[in-house]
Amino acid sequence: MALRVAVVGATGNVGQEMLNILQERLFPADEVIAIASRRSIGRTVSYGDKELKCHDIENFDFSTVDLCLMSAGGSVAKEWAPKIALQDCIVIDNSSAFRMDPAVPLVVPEVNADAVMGYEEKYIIANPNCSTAQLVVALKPIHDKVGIERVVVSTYQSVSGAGKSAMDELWNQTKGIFVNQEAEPREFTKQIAFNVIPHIDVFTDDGFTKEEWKMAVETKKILDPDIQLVATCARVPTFVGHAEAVHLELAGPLSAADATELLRESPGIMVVDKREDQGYITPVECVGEWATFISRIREDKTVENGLAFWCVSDNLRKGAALNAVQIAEELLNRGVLKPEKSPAAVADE
Ligand code: 11C
Repeated sequence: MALRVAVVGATGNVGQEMLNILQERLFPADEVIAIASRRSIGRTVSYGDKELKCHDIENFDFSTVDLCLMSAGGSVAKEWAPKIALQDCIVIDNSSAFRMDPAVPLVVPEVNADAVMGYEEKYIIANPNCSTAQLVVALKPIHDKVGIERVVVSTYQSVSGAGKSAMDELWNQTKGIFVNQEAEPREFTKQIAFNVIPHIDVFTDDGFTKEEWKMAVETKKILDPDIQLVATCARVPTFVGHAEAVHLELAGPLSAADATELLRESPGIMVVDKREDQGYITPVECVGEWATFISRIREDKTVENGLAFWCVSDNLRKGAALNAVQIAEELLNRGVLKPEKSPAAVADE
C-alpha cells in the first residue's frame, strides 16, 4: 500500500522545515502533499528539488492520506486534527492544543518513543513546545543515571518561535534603528531589536507565563511527573536557535566529567565543551542541525548534588519539525505506517 503524507501549514516556518526534513531523512513517502489555508492557494513550496502546489485544507480529502504532520497553530489543530483523525489518518500535531490531553501521547523519541503507540486512542500524537523538546533530550540520560529532583531553567528564545512576521519585525527594527526610525512593536510587546523581553505567551494567574508553565507540565508528562521545574523564558534578538541555561538538583552525585561522558554517548546530543574561547555552541551554530548541543557542563556547589549546563538547539528542527518526523519514523519502526518504498529507493529518486 502506498504511504501518503500531508503537511498541514506547509507555508509556515515549521511546515517548510517538515518538508525539508522528510526529504533529508529519506522518509519513504510515496507522495507528500502540501496543505495550507485558503489564502495560500496557488503558492508553491519546495520539497527537495520538486515544487509542491498548496492544497486548500477545506477541500482536501484526508481519507486518502495515512499521516498528517500539522503545524498550523492551536485553533486550526483543535478544529481539524479530530476531523482528520476520524478518517484513519494519524495526526502529529505541533501545537499546544492536545499536549496535556491524557488520551494523546506527547512524544520526544529520545525520551519516550514507546508512547507513540498511544496514538490508537485518538489517532493524534502531540509534539512538545520547542523549549521543552531540547531540554528533555538533555535531561533524560541524567535522570536515568542519578535522578533529577529539581530543574531551574532560563531560556533565551529566538524570534522564529513566534513565526515569520516576528522574524520580519526583528529584521526591520534592526535596520530601522540605524536610520533613527522608531522601533514600533507589533508581534512583540516591546522593542525586540537590541533588547531582551522576559515574556513569551500569555501571563498566568501566578505571575508565570504560559511558556514557562508549558516547560514544567510537558517535562513532567514526557519524562517524570515527580520532577520539579521552574522556568524563566525570555525572547532574545536571534533569528533561529533557542538557548537554555539549565541548573539541576540531582538525587545523587554526578561529577561534571561523568556527566560529560554520559551526555556524549546519549542519543540526539552533541557535547561541545572545551572550557576555552569558542569551546561552546551558540544559537547561530545550531541552525540547520539535528542535534541538541550541550556546553559549559559544570558542578554547581551552591546546592547538594548540583549540576549546570548550557543547551542549544534549532527550535524549528528538534523543537518542532525534526521531532515530528522522528515520531513518524517510530510509527514506521513499529509497523503502524507501512511504506512501499525503502529509504534507498527514496535516495535514488
Ligand atoms: C516560542 N516556544 O518560542 C514558542 C513557540 O507551544 O508550540 C512554540 C509554541 C508552542 O515562541
